[in-house]
Amino acid sequence: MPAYIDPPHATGIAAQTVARRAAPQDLVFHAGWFCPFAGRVWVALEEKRIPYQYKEQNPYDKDPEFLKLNPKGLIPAFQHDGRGLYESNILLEYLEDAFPSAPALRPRDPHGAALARLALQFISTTVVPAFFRLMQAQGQEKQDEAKESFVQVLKELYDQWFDKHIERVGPEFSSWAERVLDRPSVRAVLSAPEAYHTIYGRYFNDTAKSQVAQATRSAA
Ligand SMILES: N[C@@H](CCC(=O)N[C@@H](CS)C(=O)NCC(=O)O)C(=O)O
Repeated sequence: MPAYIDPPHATGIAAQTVARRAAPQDLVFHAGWFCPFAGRVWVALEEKRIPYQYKEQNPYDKDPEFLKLNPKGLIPAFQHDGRGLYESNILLEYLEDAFPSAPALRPRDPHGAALARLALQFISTTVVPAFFRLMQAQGQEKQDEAKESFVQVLKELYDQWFDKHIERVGPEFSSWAERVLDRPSVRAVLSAPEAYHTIYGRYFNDTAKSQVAQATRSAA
């Protein structure tokens, strides 16, 4: 088994970020280098330049101390001033509310904030499940179906949100995605590409044991 899986640890540029974020802070970020849900919170922490301590958790070998912070045993989770919080979307909202002087990622006006929440809800309930279905689809027919439905979902995301509500996206989704990947906050949390191949290979051959993989499998 590759060294970055057992025990899990970041590689590439993310390993440097983890090393820079090792000192104790009031806000402890319990995360996993490979986790997309942790990733969105990690990017927000870096964008907002909030001091935090990074702690790698193995959510597949649940530490009883970690379960006190998040009884579901899922990463990401925060421990802030000793208190636990979890669920990535909630953590993102918490950062906006608990650190009002940090650069805002959520619009400050109530209507803009509500639209941001609607977009996030669409991503969580529709885009992310379609992405996992595509990763786990087995056989050509199921893969073609899952690909088509993922493309539809991305079109819906683009038409509903990016054209109307999210500025500076530009005419092409892919050029926007490239600009996102080029942001220092995003690069800071990325591990070496081969590490993801190992982890996501388990989704591609549908052997992943995570709660999200099982939920995707049983809904298929
Ligand atoms: N809805 C959760 C999902 C978090 C999640 O599924 N995390 C995965 C790692 S990417 C996990 O901890 N899996 C452990 C398990 O499935 O037992 C969130 O947005 O925070």
